[in-house]
Amino acid sequence: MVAAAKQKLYLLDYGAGNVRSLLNAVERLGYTIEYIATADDFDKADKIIFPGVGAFGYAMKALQNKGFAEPLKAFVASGRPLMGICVGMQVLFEGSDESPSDPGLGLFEGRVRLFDSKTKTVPHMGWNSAQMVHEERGSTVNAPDLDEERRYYFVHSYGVPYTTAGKQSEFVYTATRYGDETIVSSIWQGNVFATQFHPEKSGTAGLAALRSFIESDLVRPTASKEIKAPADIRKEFTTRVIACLDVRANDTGDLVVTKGDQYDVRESVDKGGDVRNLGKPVDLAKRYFDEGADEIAFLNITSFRNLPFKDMPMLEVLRQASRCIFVPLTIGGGVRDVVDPDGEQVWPAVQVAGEYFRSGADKVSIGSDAVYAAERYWQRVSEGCEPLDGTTAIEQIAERYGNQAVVISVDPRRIYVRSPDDAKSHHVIKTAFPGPSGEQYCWYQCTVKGGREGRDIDVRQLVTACAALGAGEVLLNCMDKDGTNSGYDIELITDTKAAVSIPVIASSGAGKPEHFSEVVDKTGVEAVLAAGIFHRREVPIEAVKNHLSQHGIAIRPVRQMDSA
Ligand code: 1PR
Repeated sequence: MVAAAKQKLYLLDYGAGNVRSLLNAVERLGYTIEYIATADDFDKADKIIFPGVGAFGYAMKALQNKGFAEPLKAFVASGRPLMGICVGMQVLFEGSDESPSDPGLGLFEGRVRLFDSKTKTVPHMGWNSAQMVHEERGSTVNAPDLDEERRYYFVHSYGVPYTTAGKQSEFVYTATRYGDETIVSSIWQGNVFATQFHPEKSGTAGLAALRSFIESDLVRPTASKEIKAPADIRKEFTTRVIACLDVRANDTGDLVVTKGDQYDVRESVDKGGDVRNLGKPVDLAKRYFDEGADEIAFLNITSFRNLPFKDMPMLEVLRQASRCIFVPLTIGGGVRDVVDPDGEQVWPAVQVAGEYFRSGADKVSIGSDAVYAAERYWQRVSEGCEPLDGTTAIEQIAERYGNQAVVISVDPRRIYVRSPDDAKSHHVIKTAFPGPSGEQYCWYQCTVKGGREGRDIDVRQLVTACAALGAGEVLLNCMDKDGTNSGYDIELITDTKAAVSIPVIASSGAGKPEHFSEVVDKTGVEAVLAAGIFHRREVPIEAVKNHLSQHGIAIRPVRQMDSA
């Protein structure tokens, strides 16, 4: 028997960069992707997916410049199915605060608005529910496969406010509450289905949504005029549980997941002094995806300096991992300007990040280079110059790929002082855990090169500068706590969280489920990360999630992993 040819799906790519995750998800479902490269290609397509990456204005300009805007409208008018994702949904509306001078396609009534960051953390980054606004669930055949019990991955700073006024009852399918605002999280009218969240990053729940678009005829009958009031949309934003894999070559040159104690990744001399080997990066990451991790971070803790950048083993790790993992992947380590060993090729940091994104990363994390950027930022402030000059990796990557794609990885250590006067240029806190000589005060010194070199800059100075430069998230490690299983550094995390309005990931020191609830309760972080206890199977991810849930902290249930 001849195998049936794989069904082709068309992808409207306007050159925004990272569509690798979507390609992987579609391929996983058994379909192939063909790109819409010219306006004529719209005629060939019977179904189009329109992913959104980057900013609204960039997307609209690209659609106009490529001559895609009118053919796209004609495609929709012809009755063929279109699925928009994230910015691919937003541009179907009339316009956006993000780029007031670029009108949207205007297929749906409404404007995209900036979230209010005074009342909550922005971006809206993480897993949330998508709640049906009509009472039609179950009565419609061939409806998009969304389920209120499942959680979907959102990452955006702008959204369409959900309202019962105007025409929204005709096209809104689900709404989502984030803090004090309720937004449209999916629309479905006629042959158009679009989501604000990323189905390709939403685990099996997201794959089910994609599959329903690909395999069914999702034409919606006229929706009833009755829709839920925004106040009836429940708050269901969840705390993310992240598994982190420190990756490096061991002494025989194999790439392994390792784990340090206060950043020392070698066994003690009496145990041979080798780099600890806790498994293979892709196998371990796949295990964490299967076990319900909401996100996975790879940190390349050695830079493989003897290799041309293109041959970096981490790129292949990412390619393989992103084919079987459908939650966000962050990659850190070596995101800076890189020169190949022969000196022939220079890779600016934004290109290094671009390679990571094309290989399957959703975010890059920047460690040492962020410290140098923050030092320059404060230097310029002290000289009375405009501190943002567009030259840093943070600014360039954020501009090209969006703020949400740039994470700052902080490697601080505690410096005790007798009084705040002993560290006048730093942000000093009074600590409940006095130092070795009874010191009641401390500040948190930033380090570079994996903790090997301390710098004259504190964590507050670092994170406020980096947030101003355009970072979208802070991964807050703590060298004193790393690998100790003694709990997170609550003082450090509380202080840092108060300094920024971008999401903060608590890292270093988790030893038991109670540590996770403690740090969420006391600091309000958006995400909790652990490494050692997951690698050594001391505490399963499910046990952490069950504990958080019993403690009243919303999580993405592990059982939704079985839903598709
Ligand atoms: O400076 O941009 O090249 O980035 C280097 C990256 O590598 C940084 O993100 C830095 O944090 C990381 N890194 C460098 N050296 C080490 C090391 O351990 N020797 N790892 C290292 C950082 C800390 C966390 C760990 C948490 C949780 N390790 O990654 O996952 O502390 O651990 P736990 O739950 O076991 O306590 P650049």
